[in-house]
Formats: sequence, C-alpha cells, structure tokens
Amino acid sequence: MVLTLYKCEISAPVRSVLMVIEHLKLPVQFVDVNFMKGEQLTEEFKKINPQHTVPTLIDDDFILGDSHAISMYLINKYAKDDSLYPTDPKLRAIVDQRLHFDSGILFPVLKYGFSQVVFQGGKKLTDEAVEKIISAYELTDQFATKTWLAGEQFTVADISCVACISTLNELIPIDAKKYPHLYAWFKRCSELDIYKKRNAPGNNALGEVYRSKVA
Ligand SMILES: N[C@@H](CCC(=O)N[C@@H](CS)C(=O)NCC(=O)O)C(=O)O
Repeated sequence: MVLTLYKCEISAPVRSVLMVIEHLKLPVQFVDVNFMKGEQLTEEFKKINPQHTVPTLIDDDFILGDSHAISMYLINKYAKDDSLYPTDPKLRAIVDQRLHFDSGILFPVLKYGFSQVVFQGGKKLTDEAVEKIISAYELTDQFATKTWLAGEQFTVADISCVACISTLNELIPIDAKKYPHLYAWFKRCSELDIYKKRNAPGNNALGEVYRSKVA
C-alpha cells in the first residue's frame, strides 16, 4: 500500500485524520495543500477531489475526501481491532451519532466563526457566531458525561470531535464552570500523546492566525 494524505495542519478535519494515522501507526506520505493561500483550487487538485477540500486521501488508486470517511476507511482497512470503531451495533451507533454531530454541527459552527474573522475581515465574532458556539458547547457537554464521548471506550468519535472542539476553544475558551463535562473530557483528550503530537501544533497555529485578525 502507498498512502498519501493531502493536508494542511491548521485544518481541524486534517488534524483528526492525522491523529487516527498516529494511533494506527500507519506509514503515510504527506502533501501540503495550504487552503489559507487557495492552493486547493488548482485544476490538478480539483481533479483529485472535486470538492477541493483537505484532508484528501489516496490509497494506491483509491481516492477519498472527508475526514470522517477517511478515518472510517483507515480504521476499517488497517486497524488491528475494533476499539476505535466498535462493531457492536449500539456502541457503533453512538459513535456514528457523534461523528455526524461533528460533521453537521461542530465543523459548520467552527467554519462560520473562523471565516467571519479570518476570511471576511470581521474584527470579532458576531453575536450569531457566539450563540452557535455556545450552543455547540452546551450540546457537547451533554454528550460528554462519561469518560469518553461515546461511553467508557476511547473511539474515533473523541478524535474527530476534539479536533473541532479544541479549535472552537481557540475562538471562545471553554468555561469549566458552565460546561464541566465538556471541560473534563477536553482535558483528558489534550493529555493524550496523539493529541499533543498531531493536534496541538496545528491548533496553536490556527489560534495565532485567528488572534492576529481579532481587533
Ligand atoms: N467535512 C469535511 C470538511 C473539509 C473542509 O471543508 N476542509 C477545509 C479546511 S478546514 C478546506 O479544505 N477548505 C477549502 C475549500 O473548501 O476550498 C471533512 O471533514 O473533511
């Protein structure tokens, strides 16, 4: 197998896949596509992924976009056991629900707030963006009442969601008193080696870009 990942580490979806790759200890070659500079809009990259998003994976002749699809694929194909993505129907259903929550709520909320300030020249988050982030925190707090986001087992739901939550935390720091479960879960995730190695650097870089644009 030859695995290639098109990536830009400031991106939360990219960082989630990088953490999965690290967890599975997969040999992957990386190609940087800096979407902050519009590098994803070349004809060459659009031929690979018409949605022109990172992350994008190539496994020999197989091409796949979307961090969640990529993580599932890597786990289904290369993981030695089912711990990251349990096969028990109910456990898996909870993991899937959290992944859809990440895809349908956390990432759009993050994109909305970040884009306003960084790409659209807003000097701060609008009230609407703040409301959306607070609502995302309230919901995640209710999902985080156990040790990990899908129960007592660490899964890909933790990896995907913490990539977005850590990024939202750069926009509005999580209030430990208002969201105690979310805060405790986030702290647990941030102590993991895969987080320190594969999420923290890109997330810190994103925080710096964001703060440099806030008036
Ligand atoms: N749902 C997708 C979102 C991917 C995405 O939108 N990536 C952004 C960077 S965070 C991107 O590549 N944007 C460039 C573009 O849309 O042209 C995933 O999970 O991979």
